[in-house]
Amino acid sequence: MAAQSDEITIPKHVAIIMDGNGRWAKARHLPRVAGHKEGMDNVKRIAIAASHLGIKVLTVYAFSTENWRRPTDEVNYLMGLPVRFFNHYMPDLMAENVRVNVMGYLDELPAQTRQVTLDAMDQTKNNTGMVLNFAFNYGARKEITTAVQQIASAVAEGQLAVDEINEKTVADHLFTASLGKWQDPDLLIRTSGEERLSNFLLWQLAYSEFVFTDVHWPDFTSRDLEKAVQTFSHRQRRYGGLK
Ligand code: V07
Repeated sequence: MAAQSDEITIPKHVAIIMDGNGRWAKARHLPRVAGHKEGMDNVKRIAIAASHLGIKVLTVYAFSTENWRRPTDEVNYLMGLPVRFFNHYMPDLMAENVRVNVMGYLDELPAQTRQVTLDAMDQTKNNTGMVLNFAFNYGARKEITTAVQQIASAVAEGQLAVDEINEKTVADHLFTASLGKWQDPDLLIRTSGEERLSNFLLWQLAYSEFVFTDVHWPDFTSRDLEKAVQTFSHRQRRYGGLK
């Protein structure tokens, strides 16, 4: 039998549900926000590792539309993280040629938080490397509902016929439309043991591979990312063999 090739298939678009910051902190008798701070630092480490692996889009779920229900102090702390993130890491992102994108309902954010995300997108818009895509104040059902409203308006105004609506029409009205050929994640990773989607990218994950790990997000390393990519690659190869 021929030796198995050790080539691995790198997923073009990887999405991550970064769960377990609170549990990481609790295990160390630290406040929850200490976990969020460590989690924020890890976004940068994993983004650089993903870029080096040749991943084209890394989408990270930073804040969901449901997270507003958390205690006010925690929400306020979370709203400060984008400011800290870009203050600390913009030079590294520029050096790495990373383009920042933020998708979500940005008009509901505190003005300063919204402004730094817009500034980061603007400052990195000519970068040609990996897209670091933050899902921020994002919810998939709301995203799909908004798309339906926009499409219905186009029909009502006579710009679109009902029988012209197809899957591409829907995809074109989602936040991920701007990602072009890499709209749909090839691989979804969720850390910290839960195995649910939690209203993340419901449409875009229709054909993605899911990899779950018990590691809490602040402890998730570039080695864990490589392991997830390897799992993805092995599944791809098996699937490929059946075709
Ligand atoms: C947040 C750290 C990562 C784990 C998940 C919860 C806590 C980075 C950002 C961020 C968001 C937008 C942006 C730049 C950075 C962030 C929140 C929480 C709300 F443009 N990490 N991080 N935002 N955590």
